[in-house]
Amino acid sequence: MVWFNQSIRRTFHTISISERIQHTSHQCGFAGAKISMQVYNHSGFKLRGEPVGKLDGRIFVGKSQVDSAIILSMHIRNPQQADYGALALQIRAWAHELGFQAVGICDTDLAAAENGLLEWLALGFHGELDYMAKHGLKRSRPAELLPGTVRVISLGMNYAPADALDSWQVLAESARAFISRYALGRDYHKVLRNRLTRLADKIRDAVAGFNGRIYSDSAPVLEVELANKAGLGWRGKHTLLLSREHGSWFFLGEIYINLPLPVDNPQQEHCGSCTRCIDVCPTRAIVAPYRLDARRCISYLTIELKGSIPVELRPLMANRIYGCDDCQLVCPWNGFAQSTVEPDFAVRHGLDDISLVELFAWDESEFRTKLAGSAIYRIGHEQWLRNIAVALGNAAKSDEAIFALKLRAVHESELVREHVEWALKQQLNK
Ligand code: B12
Ligand code: SF4
Ligand code: SF4
Repeated sequence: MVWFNQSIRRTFHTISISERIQHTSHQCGFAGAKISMQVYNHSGFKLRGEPVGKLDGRIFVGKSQVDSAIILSMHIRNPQQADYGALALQIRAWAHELGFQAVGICDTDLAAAENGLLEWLALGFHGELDYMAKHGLKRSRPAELLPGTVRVISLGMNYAPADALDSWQVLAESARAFISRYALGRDYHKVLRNRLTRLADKIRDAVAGFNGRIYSDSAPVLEVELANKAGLGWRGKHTLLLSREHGSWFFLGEIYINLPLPVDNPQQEHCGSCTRCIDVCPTRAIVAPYRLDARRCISYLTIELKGSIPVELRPLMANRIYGCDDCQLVCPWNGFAQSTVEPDFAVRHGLDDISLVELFAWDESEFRTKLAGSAIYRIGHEQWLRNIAVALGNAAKSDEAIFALKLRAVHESELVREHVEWALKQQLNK
């Protein structure tokens, strides 16, 4: 950002400013600079006429009366001559402007993680997550997914909503619905993809010959492993990535790129002898440090599993109807986590403080209207009712719960009826 506080008219002499800025950008290894202007209303000055004109790839500032100007982007024409160190710094700055709290760069060598992935699949820990086994080794070999990839930019965005009711309080009241913190607001896939696209566009504008693609939970990508390598944090024993600054309440996204940017160093791990996440897991899904049997994880049972929830696991789910946060809630490093500043991740429709009975009464059209744009929408009304039925079965005995369950006992879906029947038995036997 360059401030021009004096001699406004002279400063904005078309030729002189363009030449000076182009000269400086050449000296810094860039092939050119685009200039754009922003008028500060409080200055009292008005922009006269059209300020920019294009010539030979450069953008000229016209003669105008303003008291400040901001260089919005530098244009690198030839990546061979580019200063990759400067570009990496610029990418970091753009990422922060776009709302990412963490950013790092790593190479594409994930050989060390490949055995872990294969072993995980061989043990069948992925359950019905067929997509985890589908893409061969593309997941651990970025250049096989996007040919030409030599680096990955890994990005993290905090999601813990500041205004949500305390999770332990919700979990302690069996008639209330617990929805994982990440799903209380707008679907993160939409938010992250939008920001990642904007970041990739900025790099594309700046570097001729750039090729890249964005990902966030959308493709065969080992996101945690890449973020680990790129120095965004370390892998906790619950298998998620966490850092001292942000805890683990953040989503991950990546841009695969063909530019040999300098890489960041991985962080040291700080789990030490702690095993809180393993000990707290209601379903014993973390079978050993860094090993998660997805088939037992409540996140899998409530979101990914399409059919019947194994009967032996149902009582352990308590009132968790969408996802689970226990292994993160107990982590000491989450005491340092910052809440999100994204309005998109703010709680919608009071989902942090709502009763099971109220949610169970939503018909399909209400489900669709209220949860449009939410990650929950993806599971559909039938799975939603299945999950709430289990939670109602686990809730303290109440006439309200029994009445609500009886109303759904004739639901058209066999899956819903089966879970309602189980829940009614639980309620009546208390
Ligand atoms: C499949 C999946 C799930 C599955 C399985 C989770 C899992 N841990 O594998 C289920 C449905 C259970 C799930 C749940 C959740 N998920 Co999820 N999930 C994914 C997904 C799509 C793939 C993860 C994956 O590759 N698993 C495969 C196995 C092989 O990987 P792994 O456990 O990491 O195993 C590695 C190591 O453990 C190691 N290893 C294996 N054995 C051993 C042994 C030793 C001794 C050592 C040192 C290492 C080691 O080798 C493996 C390869 O590197 C990613 C997005 C993506 N594309 O990466 C999101 C992702 C991991 N999920 C995410 C989230 C937020 C969640 C939930 C918190 C959601 C919720 N609140 O309900 C829970 C958390 C549960 C948990 N404790 O992991 C975020 C995590 C962000 C972060 N900060 O890390 C991701 C990155 C999505 C995103 N884009 O933000 N998820
Ligand atoms: S999300 Fe819940 S069920 Fe899954 S591993 Fe963590 S504590 Fe266990
Ligand atoms: S709870 Fe303990 S072991 Fe688990 S991730 Fe946090 S620090 Fe590591």
